[in-house]
Amino acid sequence: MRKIFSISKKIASSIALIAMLPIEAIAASTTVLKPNDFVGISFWAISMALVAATAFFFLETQRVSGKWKTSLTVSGLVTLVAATHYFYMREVWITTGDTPTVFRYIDWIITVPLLMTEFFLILSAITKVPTGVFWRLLIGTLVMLVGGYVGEAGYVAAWPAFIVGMLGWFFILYEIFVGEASKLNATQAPASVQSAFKVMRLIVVIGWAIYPIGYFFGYLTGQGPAESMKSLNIIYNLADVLNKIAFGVIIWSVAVAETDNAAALKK
Ligand SMILES: *C/C=C(C)/C=C/C=C(C)/C=C/C1=C(C)CCCC1(C)C
Repeated sequence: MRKIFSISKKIASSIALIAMLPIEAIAASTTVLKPNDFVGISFWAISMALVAATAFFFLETQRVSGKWKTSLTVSGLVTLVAATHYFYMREVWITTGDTPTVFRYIDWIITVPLLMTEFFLILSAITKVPTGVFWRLLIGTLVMLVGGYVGEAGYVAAWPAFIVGMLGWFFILYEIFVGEASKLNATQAPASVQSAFKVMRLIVVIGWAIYPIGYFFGYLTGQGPAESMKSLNIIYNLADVLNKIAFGVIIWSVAVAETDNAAALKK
């Protein structure tokens, strides 16, 4: 009786296996990256660049002096979070042919505040910075992202949501171009920090402008986001290389320069 039972179990599992074969084959044929799938390739290539950047930033914390370590760690966290998202977005893209914007926003809600913190951290490495600077940068970021999200998700009409998001971004720009953060940089920071600060805030203008431009063409020109999705994804992916990896490299270079300066002064 037991034997019969075990034989029938074997048969049942073989049938189940055979039944699953075509499913496996279908799944395999849709989850492989195609050589002409440029969106998928850009997700994959940038995932690797983000992983490499993460290893680099974490390892280089060994090389810079104490107060700069935090800045490099934060750069590494940004690329780590983004790399994880890119792996997942690539997977979703090649299995469904879609890239829901919600994944971008999950990434942004973590990485953009971290990027903003970098302005506070590099100034804190050289002088005492009031916490108001930190809070204003954080609040500006949240207003910008929540505004964009409720517009893209359809909770609020696309235009008003866009305007609220833009106001959040302008609030950040005010802080780093004319507000307290900018003044601290101009009056307290050594030359290397000042020039890094200036390049970083240019990235916040030019590199970041790519995302609201994408929102504009995706939601405010009358055509559906689906039509512009392919080019939009490639553009967003390249923008992230500038805004996450290059941004981190600028911080790394000032951290190394300031560490070497301090060491030279001691001699
Ligand atoms: C690493 C990811 C980054 C730096 C993402 C940045 C995202 C933005 C700067 C988004 C900006 C937007 C506006 C300024 C208006 C509303 C729509 C958004 C959220 C796309």
